[in-house]
Amino acid sequence: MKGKKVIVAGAGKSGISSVGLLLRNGADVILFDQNESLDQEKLFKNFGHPDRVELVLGSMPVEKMKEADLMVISPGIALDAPFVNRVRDAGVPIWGEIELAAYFNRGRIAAITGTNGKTTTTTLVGEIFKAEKENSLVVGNIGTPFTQFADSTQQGQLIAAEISSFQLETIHTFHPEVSAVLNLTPDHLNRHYTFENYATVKMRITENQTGEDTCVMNYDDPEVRVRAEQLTNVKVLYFSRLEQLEEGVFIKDGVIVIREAGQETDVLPVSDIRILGNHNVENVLAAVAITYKMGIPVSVIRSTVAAFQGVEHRIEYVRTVKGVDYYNDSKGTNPDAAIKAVEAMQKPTLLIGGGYDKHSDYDEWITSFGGKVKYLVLLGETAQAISDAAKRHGFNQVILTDGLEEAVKFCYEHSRPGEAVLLSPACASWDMFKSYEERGTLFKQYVNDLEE
Ligand code: UMA
Repeated sequence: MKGKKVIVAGAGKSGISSVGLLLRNGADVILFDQNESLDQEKLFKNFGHPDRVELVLGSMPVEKMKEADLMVISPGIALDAPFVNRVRDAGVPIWGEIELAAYFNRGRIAAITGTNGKTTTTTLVGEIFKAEKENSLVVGNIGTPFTQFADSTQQGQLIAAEISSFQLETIHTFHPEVSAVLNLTPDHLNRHYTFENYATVKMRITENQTGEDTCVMNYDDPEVRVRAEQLTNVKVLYFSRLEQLEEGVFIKDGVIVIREAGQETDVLPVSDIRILGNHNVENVLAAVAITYKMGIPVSVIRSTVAAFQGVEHRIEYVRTVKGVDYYNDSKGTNPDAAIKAVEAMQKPTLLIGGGYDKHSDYDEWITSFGGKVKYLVLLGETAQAISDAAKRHGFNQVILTDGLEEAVKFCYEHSRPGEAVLLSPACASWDMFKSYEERGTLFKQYVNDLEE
C-alpha cells in the first residue's frame, strides 16, 4: 500500500480502523463521509499520521475520486449509492473493509454468517479458540473491525470472524479456512431488494474456498441445504438439531456427537448447555463443527461449551422487579430473531418491539406469540405497520409509545408478578439509536432505575 492513495468511505468503526491500517502501511488516505456534521477534530484524534489524511465531508468532487488507486467502503454504505457508482465509473477498484483486512491477514480464519445466531456462534467459537491459543482474535460484524488487527496477525493465529451480508458484497479474495452459514431467512431487504439476492450474497462466504476447506451448513434449514447441495468447490460439513446424519454434528440420545469417516465422538450432553432455546442448541452445534474442523481438540471444545453463558443483548436476563423478569433482546433486529426470543419465553410476556424500517414482514412474528404475549408495546418507525399486522391477526392488545423509556414504564405499570417483560424489537435500532447496543444498554438502564 506504500505510496497509494486510498479513499476510505464511511467514518464509523470500519472506516476509522481501515484508515489506521492504511496509514500504518504507508498509504495516503482521503476519508469521506456523507454526514457533513461529523466532529472533525474528534475524528483526527484517531490517527497517528493526521498529515496523511484528508477529510472530505458531504460530497466528493469526481476529480478527487479520480486521484485514488482504491476505495475501501464501510459495510453500511450501499453499493448502488450514487457516489459509489461515480467512483466505480472513474475506474477505481472498490474493496470492503473485510477485503482490506484479508489482503494483510496471515492468520487462520473461521468466518460465520447467517441471518441469526452469528454473534453467539462467533463469540463461542472465539472462546474455544482462546482456550486453545491465547492470542486468538474475534473480529468483524460483532463490533471489532478486522482491519484493527489484520496487519499484525501471525501465521497460524486463530481468528473467529462474524461476517454480514453487507461485508460479503465487497470481498474479492477473502478466504476462510472454515466458513459457516447458520440459517437464511429474509433480512435487510431494503438493501438487497430480494431474498434471493440476500442469500446469494451470504453464500459468497464460500467463494474463495477450495477442496481443502470446509463450509459448515445447517442441515435443518431448507434454504441453506439447497444451497449446500450446489457447492462444488468446498467440502460441506452439516450440523443438525433434528436428524441423525451419516456425517456431521448432531444429537444422539441427548448427546452432541461428531460423526466423520465412520468415527463417532461424543462432545457433551445437550443438558450441559447453559444458553436458552433451541436456536442456541443450533449455535452450539455450529460452533462445535467449526472448531472441530479448525483442529481444536474435542476436550477443549467440550469444556468451553459447558462454561459458555451467552452474549449481551441476546435474550439477556436483566433483573426481576416486583416479581417480573426483564429480558434484553435488543439484538433481535429482525422478525426471525424476535420469534426465537418469544419462543424461549416461559411466562406471560409484555413485549416491546418496533424500530428502524427494513421493510420486513411481521406476520410470522405476530403468529408466533401463541397466547404468550399479554401486551405488544411499540415504538419507532415501524410501530404503525406492526400494529396493523397485529390487528390483522386479531391481536388487539397493542400500545403505541413515543420511546423506550415510556415503553418500559408502561410495562412496569401493567405487569403482574410471575410475568416477563421482553425487549425484542424485530427491527434494527437506527431510527432512534446509534446501534442495538445503545438501545439494549438504555433498556437495561431504565430497568435498573425501576423501583422495587
Ligand atoms: N455513511 C455514509 N453514507 C452511507 C451510509 C453511511 O457516509 O450511505 C457513513 C455514516 O455517516 C457513518 C459511517 O458511514 O459515519 C458508518 O459506517 P457503517 O454504517 O458501515 O458503520 P460502522 O461503524 O463502520 O460499523 C460497521 C457495521 N455496521 C453496519 O454494517 C451497518 C457494524 O455492524 C460492525 O460491528 C462494524 O462495522 C465493525 O465491523 C453492526 C450492524 O448493525 C453491528 N450490522 C448489521 C447487522 O448485524 O444486522 C449488518
